[in-house]
Amino acid sequence: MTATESSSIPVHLKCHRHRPGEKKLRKSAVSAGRYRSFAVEKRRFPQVLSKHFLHPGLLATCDGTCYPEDVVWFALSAPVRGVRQAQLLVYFEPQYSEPLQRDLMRFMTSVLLIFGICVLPTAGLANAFASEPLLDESGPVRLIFDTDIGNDVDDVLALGTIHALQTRGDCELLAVTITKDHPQCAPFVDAVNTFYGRGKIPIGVCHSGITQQQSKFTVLADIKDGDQLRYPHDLSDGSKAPDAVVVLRRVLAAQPDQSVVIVQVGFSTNLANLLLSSADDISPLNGRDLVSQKVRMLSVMAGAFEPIDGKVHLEYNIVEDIPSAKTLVRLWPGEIIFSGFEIGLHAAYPAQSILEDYNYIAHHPLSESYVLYEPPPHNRPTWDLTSVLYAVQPHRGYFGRSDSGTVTVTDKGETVFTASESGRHTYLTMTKEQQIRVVEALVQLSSQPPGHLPQ
Ligand SMILES: [Ca+2]
Ligand SMILES: [Ca+2]
Repeated sequence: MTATESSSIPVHLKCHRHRPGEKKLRKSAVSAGRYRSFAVEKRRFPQVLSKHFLHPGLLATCDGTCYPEDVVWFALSAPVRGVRQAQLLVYFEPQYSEPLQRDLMRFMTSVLLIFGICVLPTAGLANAFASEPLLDESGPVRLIFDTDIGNDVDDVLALGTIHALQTRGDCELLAVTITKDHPQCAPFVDAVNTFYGRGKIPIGVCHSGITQQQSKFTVLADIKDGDQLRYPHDLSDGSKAPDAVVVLRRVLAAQPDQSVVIVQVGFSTNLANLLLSSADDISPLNGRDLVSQKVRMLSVMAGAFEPIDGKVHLEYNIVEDIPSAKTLVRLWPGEIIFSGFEIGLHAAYPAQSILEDYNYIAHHPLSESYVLYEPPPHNRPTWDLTSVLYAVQPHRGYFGRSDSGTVTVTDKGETVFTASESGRHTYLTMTKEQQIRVVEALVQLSSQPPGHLPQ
């Protein structure tokens, strides 16, 4: 039996990036009226082959091309590096009747669902079974948090959100690297990490000279009640913390290929320096190759992709270190998903939550930081939290995404987006309904108690 025989129904597993830039393929497939489209995780390919089509009566061989009895022909293109999802396009020969197509779809869908493979909704299809998995199936997201913590308080709520997601088993915080050049930032991060029971997470710092001013709230790292630190930690002097690039290289080198997600919510200083770093005794790869090998996603809070108050907005994270932002967008080898200034602005954190949701302990570093920064009734935008939320839970539909394109950074610090099929950049979008869901999710996550409350 071969694919060309009239009684076969070919099923093509095509390997390509699943993102809005790929609409063309899906659209043409759908308009042909004979394709059904599924998304399949790359790491599931072996299972798709060995289990999915090893159904009695369906499979004859499992060598990458399968010849199920008179029913399905399955072709697998080799997974390519950097691609995590593929489209499974089910092609129906025109001579097959509608009822038979329906029965086959039902069967295939049930098998796909049994093995945890997600099914993408596609226009014109039977949508009853269509939904994406809510969580990444490859286990907790391996996360690096790169932050200018100390400048604004959204970084602190974002760090708390990461800890809550880790407590829920959704991510694992591998390291925190800091782009605000002040020695109190690293001890503050260590204090928050210790509050959540994770005081051993590596912390890296930079010596860039950027935003060296005293923070309004990192003083909490040194504050004492009596003779005890209010927020215990053992990193007391940030100037003694290791360099961020060393921490990044060390952590990346130790991770499986294509497994790390980086969330950058401050300046691009550390990631630009990482990209420009040379091979060393940590890794034989230069920074760009190391990123290319280890990182699967970069989620960034930076830039602006719609006018703010009718004007081009020069966003702080870009403006404070324009050369590094330029280096990042030019040299980063993989995908970058931007959460522009407008997203967090339109999803402001309700100050009432600061007053009510953190009282499960006498002193909470998140609510105290918030109050020191700008007390309620101020509703602080959730800029940095949105990049965390997307990075860890990209399939929950909290955000939409623009078409693919390329972001360039001008000398003044404007972020200009140019759509293109081959571009590696996208930015988040958010409907009114999504905004309500995002705010509620972020309130619940950032105020979630640690697994074990500190004594
Ligand atoms: Ca520590
Ligand atoms: Ca920030």
